[in-house]
Amino acid sequence: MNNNSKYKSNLTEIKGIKQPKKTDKISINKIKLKRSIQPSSTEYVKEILNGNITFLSKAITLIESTNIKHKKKASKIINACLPYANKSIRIGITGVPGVGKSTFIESLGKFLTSKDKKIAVLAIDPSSSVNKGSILGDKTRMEELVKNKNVFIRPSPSNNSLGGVARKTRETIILCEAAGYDTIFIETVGVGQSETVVHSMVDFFLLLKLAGAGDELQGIKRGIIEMADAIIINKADSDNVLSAKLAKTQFAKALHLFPLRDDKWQPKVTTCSALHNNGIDNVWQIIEDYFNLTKNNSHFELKRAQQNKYWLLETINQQLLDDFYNNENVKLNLKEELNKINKQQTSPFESAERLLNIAKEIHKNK
Ligand SMILES: Nc1nc2c(ncn2[C@@H]2O[C@H](COP(=O)(O)OP(=O)(O)O)[C@@H](O)[C@H]2O)c(=O)[nH]1
Ligand SMILES: [Mg+2]
Repeated sequence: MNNNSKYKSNLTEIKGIKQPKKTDKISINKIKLKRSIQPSSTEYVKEILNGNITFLSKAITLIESTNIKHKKKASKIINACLPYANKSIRIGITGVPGVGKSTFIESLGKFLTSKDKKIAVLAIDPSSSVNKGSILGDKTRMEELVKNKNVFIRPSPSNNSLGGVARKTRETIILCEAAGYDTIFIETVGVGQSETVVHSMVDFFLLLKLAGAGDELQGIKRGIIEMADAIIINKADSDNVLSAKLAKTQFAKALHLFPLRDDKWQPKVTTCSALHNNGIDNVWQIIEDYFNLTKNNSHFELKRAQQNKYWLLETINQQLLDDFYNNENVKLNLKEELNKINKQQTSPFESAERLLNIAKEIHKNK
C-alpha cells in the first residue's frame, strides 16, 4: 500500500511514540518509594478514630499478619485505641451451619442500621483452617448489609488455630469499637470449642436453633444451653410455625430448670423467621432488656472484668505450654522419659518432675 495514499488502512501502524518523561527511572523509583512508605501507627490511629474503613481493614490485616514488624505495629495501634474502645455491645451468635446465622445477622443488621446503629460483623470459624474458606467467606447472604456504609464485615482469618483466631478477634473488636461501631456481632459455627471462645468475649450470647421432629433437646451440646442468654428458633415460617412454637415451649421448660443466675437474667426463648423478617424486633427487645438489666445491676462491667482476667490467664497458660513443648531439650527428653515409663523404670510423676526441672534450668540460663 502506498503510504501517501489519502485513505490509510486501519492496519497501518503509526510511528512509535517516545516514552513520556514522567515514567523515567527516577519517577518510577519515587512511586516505588511512596508505595513502600507505610502510614505510621499514629496515622493509623487518627484515621481509625475518624471511622476510616480502609485504615481499619489495613490495621486488622496487621493484626492477622505473622510478620514481627507488623505485629509490633498492630500492638501500638491497639494500645492507642484502647481508651476509645469498650463502648459497644458485643453479641455472639452460634448455631449449626445452615441454621440461618448470616441471614439472621442481615435481618437484625438492617433493623439496627435503620435505627442509626453502626455494626461490625466478625467471625470465628475454626473450620476455615481446614477448608481454607470461611463462614463469612460467602458474604452473599449479607448482600444488602455489605453495601451499607454503617456496616463493617470481616471474615475470619483462615489458616489459624482457634486460639490464634480468638486473640485476633478480640483485638479486632477493640479497633472496631474505636472506629465507632456500637454493635459488634461475632458469628461462629458450633465446631470444637468455638462457642466457648466466643462466649468468653461477648456480652450477650445467642443460640440459633431449628425446630425439628422429636425431642428438641437431644443432640444439643452439653453446656451450650447454660451459656445461652437467648435461644432463638429460626425458620418459624410456612409449615414450620407450629413445630417452632412447640420447640419454644420445650426449651423454655428446660431453661427454667437452671438455678437463677448471678446476674438475675432469665434466659429467653423465642421464634423468628430471619428470611421473612418476622420476630426480629422481638429478638432485639430481648437483647435490650438484658442490657438494661445488667447495666443497672453492674453485671455488665463485672462480666467484662471476668473476661479480661480469663484472657490474661489463658494467654499466659498458652504461652507457658508452647514454650515448654517447643523446647528442643524437652522434646528430646520427653521421648526418653516415655520409654523409661513404658519399661517400668520410672513413674510418670517422677518423669514429669524431671522434665519440668529441665524447663526451669532453661529459663535460668536464658
Ligand atoms: N425458610 C427460611 N429459610 C431461612 C431462614 N433463615 C435462613 N434461611 C435459609 O437457610 C439457608 C442457610 O442460611 P444461612 O444464613 O447461610 O445459615 P448459616 O450457615 O447459619 O449462616 C439459606 O438458604 C437461607 O435462605 C428463615 O428464617 N426461614
Ligand atoms: Mg453463615
